[in-house]
Formats: sequence, structure tokens, C-alpha cells
Amino acid sequence: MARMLPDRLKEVPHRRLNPLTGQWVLVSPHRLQRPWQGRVEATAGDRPPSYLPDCYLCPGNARAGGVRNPDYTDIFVFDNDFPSLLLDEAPAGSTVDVAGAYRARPERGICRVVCYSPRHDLTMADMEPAAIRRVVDAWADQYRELMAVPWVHYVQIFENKGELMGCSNPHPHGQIWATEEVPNEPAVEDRSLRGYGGPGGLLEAVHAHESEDSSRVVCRNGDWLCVVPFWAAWPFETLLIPRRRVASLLEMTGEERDALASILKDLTVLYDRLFACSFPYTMGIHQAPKKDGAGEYWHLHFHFYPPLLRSATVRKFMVGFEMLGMPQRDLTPEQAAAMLRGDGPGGGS
Ligand code: H2U
Ligand code: ZN
Repeated sequence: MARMLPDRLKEVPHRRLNPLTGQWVLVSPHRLQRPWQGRVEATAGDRPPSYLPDCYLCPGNARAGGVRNPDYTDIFVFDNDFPSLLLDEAPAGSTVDVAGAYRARPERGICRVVCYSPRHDLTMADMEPAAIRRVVDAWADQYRELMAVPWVHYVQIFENKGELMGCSNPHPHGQIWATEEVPNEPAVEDRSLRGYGGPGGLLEAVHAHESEDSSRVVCRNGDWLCVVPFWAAWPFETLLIPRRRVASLLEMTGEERDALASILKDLTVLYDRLFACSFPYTMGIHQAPKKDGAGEYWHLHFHFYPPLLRSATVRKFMVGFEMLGMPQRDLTPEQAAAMLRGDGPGGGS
């Protein structure tokens, strides 16, 4: 611990590098010596019913596009009725390049919605690990199927949870966008993972250091580690890393998938406990794109990006210096991890 984070850095402003993106984050620990400055306020907390007649994701209901959902009893995947990307190949001459300053090119893709459960009232934190395991299997099947489409080069699986994150419907669901080109974030990570110069891979090094110095560990099991990364930009951002380097869910053993389901449950329960609310977030899986050699250096991982800062209603805004300069945080990643673990006031300092 002392080796990685000298005591001085716990008090003075400093920058930390995100080795996955190459971006620096500003940390200002002197502004917040104690993590618990906020109140814990429970939100309205009205539990939705287990079935809602006008929910477009509940079994047997009509969706906005008019199609009726089957009476599904487990996981249900369908093509998004309002997809952001279309299947059709663009007509010739759709590429723009003017003066190197105005560039555009067509993009196609496949957008799907994944309902985790027929129950309208559940979140991952309420689901049994065995049920989450079936979601993991559905993600793996979708990744396999969509990566088999010849023109698809990347599959992004994600979930927006909570109104704060723009999710309009509490029915537990996520989305999948398969794209012709690799999007910005995984493209930058791809370069970082490929270019890492250490023995072994970048996330293998991170896994080893974080397991040894447990100050940023939120929860763990034999196959998975969940940390507030050293370079976290969002207050309670977390990173889930499998111990064994696998490029995608397809390479994971049954036990590793079970362990993934169980750590997803553990993490979402801890999130909900922090501010006594159904914790909002955007989460997603970064897996290998379709690229020569990617299987040799890719290390699958999950990012959770929650917007909350001090309570169920006080969020972090990435504005001002953050938009024009760089992301900044007061609460250190070590303090955030201690709060998520439930260590209490002053923990993790
Ligand atoms: P969120 O994950 O952000 O809540 O989005 C839900 C998706 O569900 C959204 O992309 C789709 C929307 O287009 N949807 C349908 O495909 N059919 C519907 O009947 C309503 C919503
Ligand atoms: Zn529903």
C-alpha cells in the first residue's frame, strides 16, 4: 500500500492515470477529509408491482411498436423496436472527407433489448445468483451470435439503471448494440491492452496489485475481483476483473460464470445499501473486438458508472473543469471502496 500510494498523496491534490484510456484524473483529497458529509436519505422506495399491464417489457404485453411479448418465464431477448443503428448497407458514396476537417462514414448495427426476468419488480440485487447466471449465459450467447455476423466487429452489452441514468422503465433489462466498427471506448482500451509493456497483461497486473493491497477492494470471490479503480473518475465507479485472463464470456468456465453471477449480486447489494436506495448506474462489459490477435491480449472486464455522490438524490456533475479540463474527485477511490464495503465513517483513510 505505502509503496503504491505514499501517505502524502492521501492529503494533497494529485493526478492519477487511467491506464486503460490514457486519461488523467484529478484527485483533491484535502477537500474532503471525512467521507460521510452527506445525509443518508431513503428515496420514495415504492416497490413496483411484479406485473404491470402497461409495461412494454412485461410478459404478454404489447410493446410500443405494436409487437406483443411472448409469455416468457425466464430471459427474453428481442430486436429493439427503435434501434439507433440499422442493418442496411449504406448506398455507395456515403463517405465524407472535406479538408480533413469534415469526415463522416456510414455505420450499421444490430440493437437488442434483454429482459433479465419476467418480474417487473426485480433488480439484479434482488435476483438469485442462479437467475443472474442465466443472464450471463444469455449475454454470452448474444456475443457469440452477433460476433458471427460477418460485418460486426464489436458487441457492446450494457445496462442503464434508474431514472437518473435515463432508463425509463424499472423492468430489469439491458441492451446490446453490435456495431460494424469498434466504438471509441473499446478502441482506446484495445490499444492500451495491446501496447502494455509489462510481463503478463495490464489487467493481470492490476488484479495482482489490487488483491495484495485491499484498500480499493469492494468485494471478491475466487474468480472475480471488484475494486474502485485507482483512477476512478465517478465517485463510486467500480471495475470487475476476472482472475484468469479471458477475452470474452465465451472462454469462461461454468464456475467462472457462477462466480460472476455471485459477484454481480454482491456488488449491486452493496450499492443499494450505500444510500439506502435502488442505486442507479450505467454498467457494461468490455470484451474483445473482432480483430486479428485480440484473443491474445484482451482481458474482459465490467465497468459500473454510478452517478451518485453523497446520497440517493445528490449526484456528481461532470461539468465546468471536468468538461473543459479533466475529471476531478474529492472522495478518494480508497474512501469510496471503504464506504461501499460498509466500513463506516472515516474508513479507508
Ligand atoms: P433503456 O435501457 O435506456 O431503458 O432503453 C430501453 C430500450 O427499449 C430503448 O432502447 C427499447 C427502446 O428503444 N424499446 C423497445 O424496443 N420497444 C418498446 O416497446 C419500448 C422500448
Ligand atoms: Zn414490466
